Amino acid sequence: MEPTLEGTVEVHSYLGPADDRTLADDVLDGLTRPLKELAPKHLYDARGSELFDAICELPEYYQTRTERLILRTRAQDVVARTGAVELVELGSGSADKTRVLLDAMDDAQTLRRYVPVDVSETTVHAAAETLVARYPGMSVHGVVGDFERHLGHLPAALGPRLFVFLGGTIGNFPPGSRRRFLRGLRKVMGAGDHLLLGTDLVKDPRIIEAAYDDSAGVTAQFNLNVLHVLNRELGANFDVDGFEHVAFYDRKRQWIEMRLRATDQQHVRVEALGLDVEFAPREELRTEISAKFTPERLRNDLAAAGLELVELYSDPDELFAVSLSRLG
Ligand code: SAH
Ligand code: AVI
Repeated sequence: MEPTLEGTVEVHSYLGPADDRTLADDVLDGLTRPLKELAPKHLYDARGSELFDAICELPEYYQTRTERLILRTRAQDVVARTGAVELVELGSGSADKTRVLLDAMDDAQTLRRYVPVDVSETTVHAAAETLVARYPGMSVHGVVGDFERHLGHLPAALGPRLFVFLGGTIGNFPPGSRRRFLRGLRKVMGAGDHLLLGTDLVKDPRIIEAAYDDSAGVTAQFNLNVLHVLNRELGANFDVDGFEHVAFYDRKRQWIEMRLRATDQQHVRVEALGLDVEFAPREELRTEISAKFTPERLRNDLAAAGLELVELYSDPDELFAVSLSRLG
């Protein structure tokens, strides 16, 4: 007989000293390149996660409310097509929009387990506790880890699974890593599993730039917060006030970049690495790219990973898309 899991919560962390080294390695590598760069996952300490949630509420940040609208309209269809009993969410964050999908699975009486995967430990614990209370028949198996390295630690499937990757987070990978990530994901998916993927769409660059440079300055705080992370975690001495937030859309590459620009000459010491870094006046540090998609770009990426598009859901203004795919 299968064990009864109803109402249980377990959270496993796969982040350890090797991951502290990841931050140190990324910083050593990224700050010594000709174009200085940091991986976007370092934006999400507890404060960064809070600031991201605040971004999702901003009038300029159309992505969250649009994706929620698409999910509300299509959740029943997704559940009927997939028959999923389990929802595995990558980069789950506060798992706010996830409730729309869990509600639909609950209504269809298929819901057995939720598996949030996120590098931010506090958000995995918070989502696990909130959601297990909301769905009494469901168990939660949280994974605190890196979705590029720890997908091998997912629990064995209880039945057909719906993998979800929302918010457009797939756009934060550079193109090569994006395809590698999708191939890795496909390898852990079984024949009866589906992927529900949120992608921001190519549109008027003015709309995109406003979403990443909001009038209340929340995105600027989110971006600058990464310097506090380096000061705290690696004993760096960045003068945070000496940097400004920059966001610009690259039309050729169809992505937006967030950067931090030194307003003046800066000398930074990163104590834990024994590293001294120079910033020339107006020199920039790239902290994130966020790729925007056309249906063609999406279909090609999925196909390259061996995934077949089943449905492409969008909103009336075609701002955002949520695609459903399965093994090709
Ligand atoms: N899915 C939510 C949150 C998106 S924000 C939404 O749609 O609103 C991106 C989330 O991905 C954050 O919670 C961040 O902590 C997580 N994340 C970023 N890089 C990650 C990585 N390499 N591995 C695991 N989680 C990561
Ligand atoms: C998480 N990710 C999809 C967000 C994005 O839009 O690329 C992160 C973000 N960066 C600035 N604002 C929001």
